[in-house]
Amino acid sequence: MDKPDYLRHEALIEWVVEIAELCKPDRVHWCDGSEEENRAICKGLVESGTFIPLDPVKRPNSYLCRSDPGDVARVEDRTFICSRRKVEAGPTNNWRDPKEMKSVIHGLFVGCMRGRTMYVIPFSMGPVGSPFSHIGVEITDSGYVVANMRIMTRMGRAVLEELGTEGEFVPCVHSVGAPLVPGQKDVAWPCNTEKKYIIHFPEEREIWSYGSGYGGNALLGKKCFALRIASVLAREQGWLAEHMLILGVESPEGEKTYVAAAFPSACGKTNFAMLIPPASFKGWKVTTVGDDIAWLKPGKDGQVYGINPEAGYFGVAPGTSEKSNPNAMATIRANTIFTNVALTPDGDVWWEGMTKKAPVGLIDWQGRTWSPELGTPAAHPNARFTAPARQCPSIDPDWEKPEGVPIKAFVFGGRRSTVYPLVYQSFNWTYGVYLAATLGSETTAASTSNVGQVRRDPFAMLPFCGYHMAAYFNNWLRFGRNIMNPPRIFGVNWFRKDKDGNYIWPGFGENIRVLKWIVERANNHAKGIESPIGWMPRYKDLNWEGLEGFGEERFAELMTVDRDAWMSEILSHEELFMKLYDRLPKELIFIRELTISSLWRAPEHWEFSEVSMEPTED
Ligand code: TSX
Ligand code: MN
Repeated sequence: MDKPDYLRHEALIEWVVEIAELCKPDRVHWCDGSEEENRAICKGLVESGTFIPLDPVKRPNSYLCRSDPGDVARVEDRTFICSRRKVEAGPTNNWRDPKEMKSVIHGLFVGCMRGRTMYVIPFSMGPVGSPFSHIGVEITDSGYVVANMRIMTRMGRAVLEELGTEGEFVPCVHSVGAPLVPGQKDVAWPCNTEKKYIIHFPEEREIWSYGSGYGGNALLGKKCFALRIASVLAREQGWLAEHMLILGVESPEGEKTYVAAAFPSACGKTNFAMLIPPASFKGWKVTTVGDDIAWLKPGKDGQVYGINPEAGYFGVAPGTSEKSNPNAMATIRANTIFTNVALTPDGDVWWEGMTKKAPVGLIDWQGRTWSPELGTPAAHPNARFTAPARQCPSIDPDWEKPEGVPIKAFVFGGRRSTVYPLVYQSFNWTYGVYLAATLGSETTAASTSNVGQVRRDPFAMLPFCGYHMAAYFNNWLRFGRNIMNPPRIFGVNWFRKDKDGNYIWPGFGENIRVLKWIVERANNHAKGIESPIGWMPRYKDLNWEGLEGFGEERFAELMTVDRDAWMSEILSHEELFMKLYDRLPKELIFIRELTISSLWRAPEHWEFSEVSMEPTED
């Protein structure tokens, strides 16, 4: 085995030899992350038909990739948490006995890389050398995975050097599960159509993935490591691994406030992370630290600090446009991998929602000529772009700061056409944990099942928590007790509808009006009123400059807290609590009771009293 001369980690070498003996690849390649290596891997992917180079002027150094039509998304029903005890995984995860799963793995991986190259990818989640960072090594037989990991993580030589002779790493093994017999011609997207397994061993901190080449199934640093395994580490070590974006809000006075926010899928999380305030909202600026994952720790000063462990965006393409997210459009101008989007005749990409009208002569995500009359989407609804974070025009200057950025507020939001107001602030940390634990979102067309039904997605972490969800709530409660000045917690809802079914709130860039109130509350200098569910802004507490035609009446409709609607909402929280009963923190039961008690206050008495916090010295 050819290995780099700067590799001095005996245990790593031993493990790679062991996996090579198991998987029997034709060759082993240690990734150094260099420009030349990337060029060679992309060239190979073009030759094998996996990558289609895009127009070098319209999309420099960018590629289109079409997956197998049966390998287009994460496979949650094939995702397993293999803790020794079933109760540790909890009722919301698929659990398998680790001993049984090890024998399944052995059966799957013997000879699974025959005819292929086995790549060894050393990667760091978080800036190399940061006290927040953790190192992983992914072994894969997919060049597509190598090219994506180089964008999504810090990858290659610097990571091996950081590992030294006995640094800790999380072993991650991935195979597309499609060995080649001598002379067999490869396909553009090899995968295993019968068997797919995404397997986590939280106690041993190991990840094994078989049969899929797509996204979170294959780029193991992201959901598998930075969320499922890291959430287990975080619980043991007293920190938080969260499915959150981090953004910075800069006021006209230059005050910078960082906010971490969690949203279930299809709520426009990346759009929010890259928000551009309308020109009328003078002097306000939003900067982007991350769009998907946040690792949060208490600092020595008792404040919360956070990093984005990723180095790129693996974003949903459909719906991304110059209107919805100009920063994302600029980010993906070059050096981007597009998966399952449509191809234009002039070598560019297109997807539903990019422009009002589709260009003529498209080739769809399955390589077929396409026209609107077909009635099928040209891009797959889960089509993605993989782009370097540093290319984002709104990237925060401190996004790679090893000590992280100070987090002052947490925001949780779902897609709720009724019940939930535009914004409200929890009375305290425990109320905030309740708000986040009961987070729910209405299903959209993209998520197939009964459109419009509320699906509970606590902390937007349901598919990503590596242990018992109720124990995870408890980790949040404990975290709050161990910080001096806990960040304020807010709920938001951009998606409330009126009686005619129209969205009440314009959303997108106008969300800065809500963000302004949030950061001013977090910094103790904005006013509001006390409602039964938390503190809320009145019309006069928000800045309306430049937003024509949004009057007090419309605002009242948006902010209504309806007693009966809230009573049934709280009833529906019971279903989740019942499921998590065996480890549910008592605090959540008490908050539920207290909220009911507040809602019982006669609505005619909901002439809310003003609450304000005195500006602090600093
Ligand atoms: O991303 C969204 N955000 C957050 C932006 C910072 N979306 C898109 C969600 C799909 C992924 C939104 N959609 C938002 C929002 O705030 N709000 C809405 C609902 C909405 C849609 C269209 C309009 C208004 C609201 N108006 C017109 O199209 C003219
Ligand atoms: Mn995500």
